[in-house]
Amino acid sequence: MTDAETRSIDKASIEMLEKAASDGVNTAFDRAEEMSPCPIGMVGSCCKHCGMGPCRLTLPRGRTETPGEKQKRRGVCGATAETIAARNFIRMIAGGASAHSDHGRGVAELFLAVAKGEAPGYTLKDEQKLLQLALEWGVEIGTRSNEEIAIDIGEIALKEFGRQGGELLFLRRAPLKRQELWRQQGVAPRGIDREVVEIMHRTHMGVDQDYQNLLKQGTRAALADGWGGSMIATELQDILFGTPTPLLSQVNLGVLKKDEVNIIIHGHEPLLSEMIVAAAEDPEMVELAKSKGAKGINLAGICCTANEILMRHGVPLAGNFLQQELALVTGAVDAMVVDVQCIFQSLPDVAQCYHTKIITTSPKAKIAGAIHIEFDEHKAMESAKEVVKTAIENFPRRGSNIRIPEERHDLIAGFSHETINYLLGGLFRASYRPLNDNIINGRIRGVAGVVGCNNPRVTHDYVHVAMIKELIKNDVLVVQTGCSAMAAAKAGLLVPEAAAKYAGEGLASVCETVGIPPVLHLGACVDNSRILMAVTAMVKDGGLGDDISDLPVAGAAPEWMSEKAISIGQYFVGSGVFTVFGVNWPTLGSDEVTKFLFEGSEAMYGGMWAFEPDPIKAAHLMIEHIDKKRKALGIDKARERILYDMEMRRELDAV
Ligand code: XCC
Ligand code: SF4
Repeated sequence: MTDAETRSIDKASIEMLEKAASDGVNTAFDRAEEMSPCPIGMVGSCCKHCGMGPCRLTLPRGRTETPGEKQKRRGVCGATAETIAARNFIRMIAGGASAHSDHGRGVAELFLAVAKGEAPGYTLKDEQKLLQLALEWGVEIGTRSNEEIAIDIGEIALKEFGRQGGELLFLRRAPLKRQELWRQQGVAPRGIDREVVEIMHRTHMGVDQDYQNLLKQGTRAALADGWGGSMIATELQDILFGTPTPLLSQVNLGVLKKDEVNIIIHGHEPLLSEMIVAAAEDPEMVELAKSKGAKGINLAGICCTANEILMRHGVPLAGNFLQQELALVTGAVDAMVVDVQCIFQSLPDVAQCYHTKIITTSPKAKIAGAIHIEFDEHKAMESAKEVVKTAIENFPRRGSNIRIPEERHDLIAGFSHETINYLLGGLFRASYRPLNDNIINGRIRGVAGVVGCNNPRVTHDYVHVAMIKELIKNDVLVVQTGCSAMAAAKAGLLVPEAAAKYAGEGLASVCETVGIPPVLHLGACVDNSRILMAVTAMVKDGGLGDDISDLPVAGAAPEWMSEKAISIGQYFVGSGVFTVFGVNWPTLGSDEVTKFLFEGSEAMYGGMWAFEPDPIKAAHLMIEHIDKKRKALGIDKARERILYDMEMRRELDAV
């Protein structure tokens, strides 16, 4: 095994890691090896919230501490390991919820500008969803134009961020029992900004020093992300750019083209990239590319911006998070356009070894050494064309040190919560009934959401792929978002043929009947809100209990790294879902906090965390939980019957 082979299971990435080494390019993989994680920070035992510290609350090496030692193990202010671990944990939630929610706010602002006719080039694409949301939020429809309705919706959406009292509107979408539980527990969020600010206040030196109370506020802010900021982002993006429907595309670095201008879009917000898609098709731009000796313009994406334009336009995926530097190493990327989140500061350095231009576009995210072309939503097409032109003009500067890996796989994406409805239920009786029925009759054992990042502390893509294969082999339907979906796509799991190849007999039979892959790609990380809607729809369709926590479902982020992943995990736990994370666990510095998150949460929310870095073991924790829920619902016997039937069928076939 070469070094590169222990770093990734993805052939294209291995090839580019080898090229990077020979080109003298330093990557995140190298940096992770050169710098081991800080053992104190990793377990949440370092506090630097004031100038009396930083305080490091380390445990005695190789033995458990005595009660006396525990009593003395405190920060200068007296903060205990419990307080410090809980404070660090919920500050991660604050960071993650802020990222998703500020994204949602950006979408709401653009939405309002489009409704007011102040953002030429954008239109409101999904009228049906607009009207549905109007009904839901009590906005008058009557004879008003879509734009008039949208102005009201945009204003209501924006107010959700600063709401001072009451509850977020989208909470009403949750099963009634769940809403009641949130109110009882005191975690029904008010405004999104307010919950984040309250985390920052409570975690300031000398404020909230009861870890359970701190974690409660963490749940509240996380719920404000999932059922607030992220859901607003997804809903308004769907109205603006269209609700995704299943489509075919391709994934991995092999989608880059030798003879075309390659533009990679990287980051999270689809606002500008939607326009870049249009600009790249503009005949004037295509002509310009040809005048520079290119055959055309080739767009591809990385991270969640990629997922957004994949879902709505079929733009191919160049790769996931850990491939951002490797894409540049091909030497064939003429420009990489970034917006916000998950962007390595090393990109301009890597780009220097080739000819690539790194273009930042958000006033919130500039990088030294990159070109900044600010995206102005009032002149979006102009901004987009300037970006595309910069890439085209850079094409003739390509050097000769070019190698594009051959790796390229088909995938089907575009499974919104609505399309799952249509696909399974049919256009005229759209419902989750068939999904629920197949769960009840045992062909599908349960549903697992496998989402989240890559992390160079583990073998790239391996943990995702191994977990997902184990789940589908055991008849668990997998729904996905983020970089995890790309890992599965690269492994060939996002095509219908994967059902016969990898899925258990029950799941495979359903997939074959409906014509879907055993692993469904639901979009970007803000689209985890689609999973919340899907599980809610399952509850409402009946037969599987009356709350999300009754469902045979589970969640995982096996290669997580982002604060956003922690926020997502916490809103799933707070919504009643068993959620398991890999890599490392950020509260291990306090047994009490960890135990509370892993066990205590179940009593409060019916959902709880688990930590298991081994993908097969983690998959089995999820399956055990699913089976526990099946048993509680009294549908465990059905599955035994189904398996028995299949066994008999196999025996008959053999005769
Ligand atoms: Fe970032 Fe969203 Fe994580 Fe991927 S999965 S590394 S957050 S791009 Ni969201
Ligand atoms: Fe240390 Fe307390 Fe200050 Fe944190 S808040 S750095 S634990 S003194």
